[in-house]
Amino acid sequence: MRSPIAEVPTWPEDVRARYRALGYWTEESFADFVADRTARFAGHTAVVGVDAHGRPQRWTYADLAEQADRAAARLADAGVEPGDRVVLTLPNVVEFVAVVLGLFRMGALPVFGLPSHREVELTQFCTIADAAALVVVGEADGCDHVALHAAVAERLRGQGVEPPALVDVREWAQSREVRDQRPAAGGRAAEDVAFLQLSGGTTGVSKLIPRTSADYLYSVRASAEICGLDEACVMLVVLPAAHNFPMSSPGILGVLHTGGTVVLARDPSPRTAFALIEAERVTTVALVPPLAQAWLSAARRRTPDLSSLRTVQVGGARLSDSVATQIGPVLGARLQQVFGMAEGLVNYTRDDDPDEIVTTTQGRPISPDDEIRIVDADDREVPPGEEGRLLTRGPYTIRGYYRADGPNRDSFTADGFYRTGDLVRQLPSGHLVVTGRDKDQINRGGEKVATEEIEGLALTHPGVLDAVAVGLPDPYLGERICLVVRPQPGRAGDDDLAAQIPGHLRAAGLAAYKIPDQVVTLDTFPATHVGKNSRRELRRLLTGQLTGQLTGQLTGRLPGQPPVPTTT
Ligand code: OOB
Repeated sequence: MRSPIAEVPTWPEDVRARYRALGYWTEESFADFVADRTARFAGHTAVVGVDAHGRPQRWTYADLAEQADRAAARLADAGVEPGDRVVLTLPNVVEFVAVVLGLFRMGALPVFGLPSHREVELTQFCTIADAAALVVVGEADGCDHVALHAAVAERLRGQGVEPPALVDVREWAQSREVRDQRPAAGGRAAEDVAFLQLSGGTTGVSKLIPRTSADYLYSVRASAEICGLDEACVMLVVLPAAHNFPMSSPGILGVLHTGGTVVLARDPSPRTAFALIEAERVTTVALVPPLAQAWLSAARRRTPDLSSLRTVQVGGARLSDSVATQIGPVLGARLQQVFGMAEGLVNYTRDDDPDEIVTTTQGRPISPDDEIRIVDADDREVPPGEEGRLLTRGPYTIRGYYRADGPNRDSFTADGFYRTGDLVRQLPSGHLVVTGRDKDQINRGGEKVATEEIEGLALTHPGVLDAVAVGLPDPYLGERICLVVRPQPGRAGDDDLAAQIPGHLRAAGLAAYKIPDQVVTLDTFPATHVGKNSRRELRRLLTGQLTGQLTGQLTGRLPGQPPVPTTT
C-alpha cells in the first residue's frame, strides 16, 4: 500500500469559484477527456510513431483507447492502484501516449521523468512521490533502464523507502494476453491533482509540480485555440514528450483535444524530422533554440520538402532575435515564440501579431486572468516597460510544489504569486521580453539544471574543497555549464582533478545533460561582501576570461569542444 496523495497548497475557495464561473475550470477530468475524445474522433489517426521495439505504428483514436486500456490493465497487474504515483522515463515511443492516457483512465498519477534521468533524479522523484511503479523501455539509447531501476531500488531501500515496481513496456508486446478488462475507473475529480510535472529546479532536490485536470485542461483548450489547432493538424513531437511544452503548449494534449494527429520522432535530428514532415505532411512542430538553429542549417544544406509546415514554435529558452528572423524565410513557416513554465504561465506570440513582435518578444499570456507583476528585489513594482522579476498568478499556475513546504516559502509570495525567477520587461501590448534570470539555474539549450545539485555532488569528490557552477554564454546552447572547483590543499593546479569531475558526477548517477561542459580549477573564489562565493563575479571573470588577471590560475577543459546537441 502506498501513501495517499498528499495535500497540496491550492487556490483559495473564492478564486476557485471565480475560475469555474468564468468557464476556465470545467468538470472534465482527464479520464473524461480520454473517454470523450477517443470516442468522438474514433476513426481519425491519433498517433504515428515507433513502438518500444522500433516497429512503425499508426493508431486511430479507437486504437489509442484500446491501447490505453491495455496499458492500464498491465499497470494494474503490476500493482498500481487509483491514486498511486507512477514515474515514467519513456522516450518518444507510441507506448508513452498509451501509458499516460491509461494512467489517467485508471485515476493514477503520471510523474513525468525523462529517459535521460539517472539514479540521482529517479531516486528523488520516487521518494517525494512515493511511486508505486517506474515505467521504462528496457535498454535504450545506451542505457539499461532495467539495471537503472535496480540501482534506484537499492538506493531507496537504503533510505527506508519501498522501491517502485518495474514496468518494462518492451515486454508488453512479447508476452501473450493481458487481462481483457476495463481498468477500475479511478474516480479522480476535475479539481484533484492529476499528475506531477517536474520543475526545472533551483535547489539540490527536485521539486514536483501538482497539476489538476481542471487547471491543465484549461491551458490545453486555450492553447489549442490560440494556436489554431483542428482535426487537420499534424504535430511533430521531437522534444522529449514528457516536457510541458510538447505535452500541452498546445502539444500532444492540444492535438488530442481537437482530433488531430501526433507524430512522434524517436530522435530530434533534422534528418529524422524532415523525413517525417515529408511523409506525414506535418503542419506544426515545437523546438528549443539549439534545435531551431540545427534545423536552419540543415534546411539550407538539404532543401527538404517542408511545404506542409505552417507553424514552428520555439521556446524553453531565449531565442535570439537574429535566429528568430531566419525561421520564416528558411523553413517557410510562421514562427511562434513560446515562453512557458511547467508551474503554469504560458505566453505565445499570436498569428496576427506583427512580424516585429513575433521575432523580438516571447509572447503574451494565454489568459486574461493571468496576473503579471514585474518587481524589483524588494517586491515593489517597477515602472511600466522596465526590467524586473516576473511574478505570476492565475487559473493554471500552481500555488505550491508537492510536499515542499520549505521551497514553497521561497518560491511563492504570501498572496500566492509564483516567483518565476525570470527577468522580463513588458511592452504596452502586453508582450513579454525575457531579458535574463535571477535564479540558481542554468538553462542549457532548454534543459534546466540547478547549480546547487551539480555543486553538491562535486563536493563528494575527495579532491574538491569547494565548487561553483555557472552558466556561460554559448552560441549554440545559449548557456553551457561550467563548473569551477577549488582543489583541496595540496592539489592546487591539478589538471587531473578537473578531468576527473565529469566521470565522478556520471558515476554518482547524475543525468548526462547536467554534466558540466567544462571544468575549471581555481585556487581562490571571488567572494560577495558577506563572504559567500560570488557566482556573478565568477561568471564575469570566466566570460571575459583567460586573458586578464585569471590567466595562470585556470586549468582544465577550456574552452571545450562544441557541446553535443541537446535534445531539449
Ligand atoms: C518550459 O518549461 P520549464 O518548466 O522547463 O522551464 C521554465 C523556464 C522559465 O521560467 C524560463 O526561465 C525558461 O524556462 N523559458 C524561457 C522561454 N521558455 C521557457 N526563457 C526565455 N525564453 C523562452 N521562450 O521551458 C516551457 C513550458 C511550456 C512551454 C514552453 C516552455
